[in-house]
Amino acid sequence: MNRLEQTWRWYGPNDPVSLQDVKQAGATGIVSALHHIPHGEIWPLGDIKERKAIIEAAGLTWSVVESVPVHEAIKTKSENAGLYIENYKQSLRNLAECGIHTVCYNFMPVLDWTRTHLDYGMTDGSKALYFNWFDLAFFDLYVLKRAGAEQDYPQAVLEEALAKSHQYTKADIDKLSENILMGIPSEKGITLEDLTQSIHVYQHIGKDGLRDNLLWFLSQIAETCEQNQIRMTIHPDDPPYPILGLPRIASDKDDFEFIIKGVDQTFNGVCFCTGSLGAGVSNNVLDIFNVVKDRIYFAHLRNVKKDVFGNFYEADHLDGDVDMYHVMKLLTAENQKREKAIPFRPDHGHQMLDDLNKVTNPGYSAIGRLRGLAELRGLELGILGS
Ligand code: DNO
Repeated sequence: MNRLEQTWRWYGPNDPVSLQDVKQAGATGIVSALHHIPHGEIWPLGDIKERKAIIEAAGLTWSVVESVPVHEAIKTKSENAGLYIENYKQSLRNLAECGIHTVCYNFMPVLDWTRTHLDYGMTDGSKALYFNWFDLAFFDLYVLKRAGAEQDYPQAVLEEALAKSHQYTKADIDKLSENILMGIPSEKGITLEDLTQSIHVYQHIGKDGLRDNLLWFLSQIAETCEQNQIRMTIHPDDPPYPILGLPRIASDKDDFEFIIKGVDQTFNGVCFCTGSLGAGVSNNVLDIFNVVKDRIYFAHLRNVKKDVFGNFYEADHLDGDVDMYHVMKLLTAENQKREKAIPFRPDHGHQMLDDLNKVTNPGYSAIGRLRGLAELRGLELGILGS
């Protein structure tokens, strides 16, 4: 039986988790990106080779790039979008020249993944990432002060946000804003002013406009991808809802059908992220899997636990609302049909044990992910039986 490829996200030489740690966790593939290259610039061949050499010297393989970021000019299809498309294509060619063919990206406006809390206490003393609508609404209404924001929330959420506006200290507000505006570690976050400006731009684009821009982006890079055997994998929106008035286009089954059919070519694939999709109250993760399965070239396996309001924390990998057993059953079955093993990584993990005393990248401490990977690998073996 073919096994999935076990991979691990590594932020590069500054990551507090070393490549040796990754080896000890049992992963063989690395998921990495050149975070020092500003969004939109060409990834130089030399830098890619250097990163690859470091990974290979540790006895590991650079399996997936996560991510080659799509510049805002492309997402908004603004004046200089053509230049950024050319840069993107060159980065893809350079990666292919180094033998790297699987690329993850997202098409979320301005903000990548969004959480309100990065150290939400679990009953066992570990810490998890958390998304709370009351806090998001509080930020939207009382910090960002977005015009018309109150129309986007149900009454119960507005009341909770109001209550928070009486309780929160300046320190609470600063922390919350920092969490919401935070980007990828080692890439820069954005300011409130940037965010407000972008919200105006995206208001005019709307969901249909953003969908068109994605299909335009994909059709522009299609030939380069096919010629260089590049497989693009779009990451679902996280969380899978419009937030702060920004449109979302990779949140549910309908979105993924639209994306796959919109540019119906092999290179146009999906990063199947069970945590992002699982946070959607109307999403059936197994159903979505069946719609996109032929195009899954990468998987993020993670779990979430939601409450009645749709607030969610990241649960242990085999716990929570995502039926990980059945996801793994589908994924391993799909993997049997492939010539090349599907890479998956244990996405996020609790900050736990010794890591509680260390400075770690939120969601990306070592031990919680090591636990996740161990559980997922055991689950796969149990399902395959050999
Ligand atoms: C969060 C990650 C995302 C992901 C990007 C892909 O932990 O899953 O930041 O890397 O959205 O472009």
